[in-house]
Amino acid sequence: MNFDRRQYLALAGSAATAAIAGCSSSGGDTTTTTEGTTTSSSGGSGGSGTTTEVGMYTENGEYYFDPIGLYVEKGTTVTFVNESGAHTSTSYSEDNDAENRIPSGAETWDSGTLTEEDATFDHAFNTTGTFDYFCIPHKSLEMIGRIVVGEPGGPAEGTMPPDGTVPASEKIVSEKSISYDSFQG
Ligand SMILES: [Cu+2]
Repeated sequence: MNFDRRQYLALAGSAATAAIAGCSSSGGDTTTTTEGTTTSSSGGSGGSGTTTEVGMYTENGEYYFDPIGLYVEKGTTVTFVNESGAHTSTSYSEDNDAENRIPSGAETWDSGTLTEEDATFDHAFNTTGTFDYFCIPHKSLEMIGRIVVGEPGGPAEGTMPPDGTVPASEKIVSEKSISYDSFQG
């Protein structure tokens, strides 16, 4: 094997070019797949993500979400269930005439008023961070809640909502679900 140096360099060069080309094209494919997955799971309800519930209550003169603090993995669909009374689940965001307390780029939501018992509203959480939300008719009565997706983050961190208090994100992460009773207790 008596390799001419020029020949060797040419071979090495073309191998390197091929490697870079392969690398960037597979990287591009991965990104495309990820975006497609995110889009389809945010559009549909359920999909491969899990589902969990938050109840909305009018009971004993109190108006509340239960659990008031909830941790979910990214991609989880949360079903808000109207257990009693009439309520909304509404994100703290400018399009809902509220200060922004959800991560930048996250989808906002507003269920509209749920009046029937057992009426539900689904929202898929596809962005990591901290989400504060409220009930439009009862936010002045501190009907508010917090959901942490993956890990705490975003504009909700460091302050409490203008209408009351919710559990600290670190506590939500460690306990996964914080009931209204235990938080009031
Ligand atoms: Cu309410």
